[in-house]
Amino acid sequence: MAPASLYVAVRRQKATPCREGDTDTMPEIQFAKQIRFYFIVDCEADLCVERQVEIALAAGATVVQYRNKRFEGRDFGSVEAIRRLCAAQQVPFIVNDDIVLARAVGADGVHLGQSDEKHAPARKVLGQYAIIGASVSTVEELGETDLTGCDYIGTGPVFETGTKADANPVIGPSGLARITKCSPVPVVAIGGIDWQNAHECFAAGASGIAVISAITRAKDPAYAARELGRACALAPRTPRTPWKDEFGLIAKALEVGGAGSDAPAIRVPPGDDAALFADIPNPVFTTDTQREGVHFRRRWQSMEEIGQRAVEITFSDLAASYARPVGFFVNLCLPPEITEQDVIDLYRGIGGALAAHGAGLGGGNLSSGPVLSLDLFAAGSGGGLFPVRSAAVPGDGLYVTGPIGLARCGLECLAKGDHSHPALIERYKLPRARFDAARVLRDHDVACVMDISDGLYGDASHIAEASGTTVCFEPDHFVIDRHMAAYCVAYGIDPAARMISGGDDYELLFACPPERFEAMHHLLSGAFRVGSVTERQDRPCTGAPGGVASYRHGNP
Ligand code: 3NM
Repeated sequence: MAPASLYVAVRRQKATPCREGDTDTMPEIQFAKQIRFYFIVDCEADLCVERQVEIALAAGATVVQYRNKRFEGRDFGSVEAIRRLCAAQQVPFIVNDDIVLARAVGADGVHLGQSDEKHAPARKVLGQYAIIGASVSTVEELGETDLTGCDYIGTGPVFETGTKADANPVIGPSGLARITKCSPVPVVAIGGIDWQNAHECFAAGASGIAVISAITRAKDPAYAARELGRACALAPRTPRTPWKDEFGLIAKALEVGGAGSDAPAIRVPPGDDAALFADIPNPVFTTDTQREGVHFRRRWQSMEEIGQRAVEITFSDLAASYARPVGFFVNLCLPPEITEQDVIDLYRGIGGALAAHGAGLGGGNLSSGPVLSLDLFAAGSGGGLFPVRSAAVPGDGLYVTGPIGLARCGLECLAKGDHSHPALIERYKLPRARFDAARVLRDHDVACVMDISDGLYGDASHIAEASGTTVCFEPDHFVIDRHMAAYCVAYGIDPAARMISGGDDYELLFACPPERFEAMHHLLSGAFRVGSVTERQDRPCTGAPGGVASYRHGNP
């Protein structure tokens, strides 16, 4: 795996102390937008913290921080409640100072002051997607602070504040401007900011403003929050109601998922205790799990996209088994912040993908749980040949049906907020099960096939282990997709290494004699050779650039 994340690696290069007046600026990144309106709770105010957060979120706050200098165990419930409110709006939730509390509550990140723990251990505890912020109030301090692994800095106090007893001297908009000019990461202005002076912070180059008392101590907090939202050019949000009516919702969800439609293989659609299927010749079954935080993130994908992708990657196993998709089942585990509309949208995505493949929804179930998770089952009808991983023999070539490595680049783009490579993002969000390519392979009696979900290295290892052979990669034969090439140039990545280690592409990987590949190559546009199968050596795979290893889903 790349060190922490590529984004971090790129930032690390830039996070060197700089001179005052240095006008070198960071590339425009989406992350800056996420910290535009940064609300920090006020545990000393009369207004309860949950209500404060509801008000701030309704006004468009883009990030919320829990800050409590007198935290006690009994406050944990309210921290959890705030995390849920934020999760419902997909707004990152940050904990101030306390890495352990951040981890315990499942926060999206932590903000650390100069005297708090360092950023690198925080990232180790909270993971590579954690948002990590640091307080820096002068250019000198900026030069002395190791910002490795740090996503943004909070800088202030820009104006007089009564909220922080031990605040540094006021730096004013000009002090802020000096820091924004040479900060290698986006800057959030803090201290005495309200809706009337917020524009001065943006004019000084801040990516965002952080506020406490301007909302929590305002005469009319909702009004003040709305004005702050407006000063940040953000639209208010409508509250979201969590899902509740299990049976009503299942009925609605099955309907949009296409359960009532006339998929040929389903005789009696779901609605009773079970669905009745017509006879399935050579029945083939497969199952998969998709879990938020491991396989996808709602911050990056719409519910519809998550549903569509779930079908494609489950069906990809059928494609790799030469089976035609027939039925699909999904059990959902829903955290409380998921709304009924979310569930409907998810099923709409499922229904669209099923319709595209001529398959039907056989049933589904809902239950509550801590994280969004989808248990997926698919039924298919196999052809005469059932390809297996163990069928590779020495002398075979190893081939893929299309470009690989793209999905992982797309995943990194999403993690970094880099939207300049839409084709790669699309590839991660919406892989396609390669039934078209599978038909060609089946018609040419290719007996060793699997889909590439774990990445070429991991999946080629499965073939080598199952067949008692060794796979030797041949990077010279790799066809590098042009979108991926552009990405690799931008981020200084070796494309061959990326193609070997990146997963989630759901192309098919197959082994067959080279003459067989030549005979069908014209029917498989985009297919190319990635290696050869040899007698077993001491390792399952050879020829990979040093340090290249298998892929971990959802982790760039
Ligand atoms: N940090 P208000 S100023 C928490 O300068 C905090 O680093 C500051 O509260 C810093 O919006 C501050 O009420 C208090 O002024 C911000």
